[in-house]
Amino acid sequence: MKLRIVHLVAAALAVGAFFTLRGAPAKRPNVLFILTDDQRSDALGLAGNKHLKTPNMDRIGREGVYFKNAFCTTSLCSPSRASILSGVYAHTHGVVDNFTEYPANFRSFSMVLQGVGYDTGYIGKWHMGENNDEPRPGFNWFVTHKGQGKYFDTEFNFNGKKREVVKGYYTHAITNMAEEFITRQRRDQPWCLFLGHKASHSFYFPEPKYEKAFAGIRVPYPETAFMLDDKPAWIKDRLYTWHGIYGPLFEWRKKFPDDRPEAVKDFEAMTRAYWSTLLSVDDSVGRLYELLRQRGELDNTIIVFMGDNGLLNGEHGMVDKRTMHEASIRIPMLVRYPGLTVPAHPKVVDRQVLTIDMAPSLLELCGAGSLKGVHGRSWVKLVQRGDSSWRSSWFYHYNYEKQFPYTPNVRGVRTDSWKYIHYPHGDAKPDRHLAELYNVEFDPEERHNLIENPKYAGVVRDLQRELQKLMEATGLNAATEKMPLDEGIKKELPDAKIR
Ligand SMILES: [Ca+2]
Repeated sequence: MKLRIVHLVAAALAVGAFFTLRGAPAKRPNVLFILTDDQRSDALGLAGNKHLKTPNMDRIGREGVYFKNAFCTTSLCSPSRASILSGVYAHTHGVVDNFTEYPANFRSFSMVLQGVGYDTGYIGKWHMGENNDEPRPGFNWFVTHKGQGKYFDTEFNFNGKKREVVKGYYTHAITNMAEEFITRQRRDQPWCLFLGHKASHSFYFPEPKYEKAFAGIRVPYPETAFMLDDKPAWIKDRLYTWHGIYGPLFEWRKKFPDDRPEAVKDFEAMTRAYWSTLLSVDDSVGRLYELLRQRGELDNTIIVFMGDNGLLNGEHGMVDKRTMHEASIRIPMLVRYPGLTVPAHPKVVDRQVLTIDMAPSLLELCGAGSLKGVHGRSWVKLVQRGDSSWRSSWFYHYNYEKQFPYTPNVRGVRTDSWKYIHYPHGDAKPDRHLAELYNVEFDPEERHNLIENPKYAGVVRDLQRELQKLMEATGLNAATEKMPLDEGIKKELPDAKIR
């Protein structure tokens, strides 16, 4: 008898059905996973942005969950994407830079969903492996392109069968494809669609109707750009590079470096264009929401809206990401699913959640088993009932990239109140760069580096111990950890092909 039940359950799993608590078969929820690229956590109306309005993104949070303190564990596109899919840190999945493939046999939440009968699709920017646009495991439908793609007229590879330039603006092109994918779905089979936006990644090209959306809005350099006295020297060295505010600003500044106050106009133009690209994404979110509503699938679909990493927009004199400063590691993250929270009672979650929590959380919501050895945790209980055992600290890591020599090796820990960052040289000898210590609770803009204040020596020691403990829990210690040698902050521009 027992065996028969097992068989029945297995059969049900195979067709994608699962059972409610009362034992009645129920269809698993669909998953619409919308991932933006380099969207700041405050490039969102819901986060209180004064200029950028994003009503469709906001609605996901206003009818669901707004994770106010969501972070990436490595602030770089490919490593972060791989962590979202797999639930593990970069050293474990191995995608430690923007040039490495997601390992072909490495499990992802999509593979698990595919295994229990989901129709899985990936549309848009994949960007793990610079020159490969072929289908990847875990997806029945796979449409992507090489590298970064272009805002206009990108050549897509459709399931490895044909390559075709899709005319028009990237955001709308992939939204059309997403609509086709959802529209052709059968009613009795759950689906999971991962939509990878190009926006709002550099270089920023808005669609024509939004080109002037923010005309006339002043965007000064943030105050922290001028508070570098207590910062490590490498941050000052970065000011005039590809990743500094006096550099070329992703080609918005033609003559560089330029540290004259009036050159802020280039920074303004860049920021306006960046915001503008997100207006099109907001339209896309609105279209897909409406399609789900029309199909009667809105409340049986988990809608995730998140960014892969943060972005510095002048903080500490920096652009780009990679560092462990707040603007770089904070990500927007919204989830709408009535099986998680009732739309009439939206929730704001303040606890620190991470990119690596997404895979285990989605699998729990879909009732689809689990991934072995994940570093992240499901936040389902945290959202629904609160979780007193939820993490109060986590670690961050980034490895120096020769191709982008503007950020050292980074290792750091963030608790609910403190952040400690240090910069190992890569030769196991004492650090050459000054470390950083911030009280992120009272100094969220990281204005005051307290590392040299003797009053906090005990805090530093505790954080160093915590960092070591957290890293060891994921298999990292002095013997196992690998990182490149820090070759210093350099002035030259990166290779044009990989910008
Ligand atoms: Ca990114």
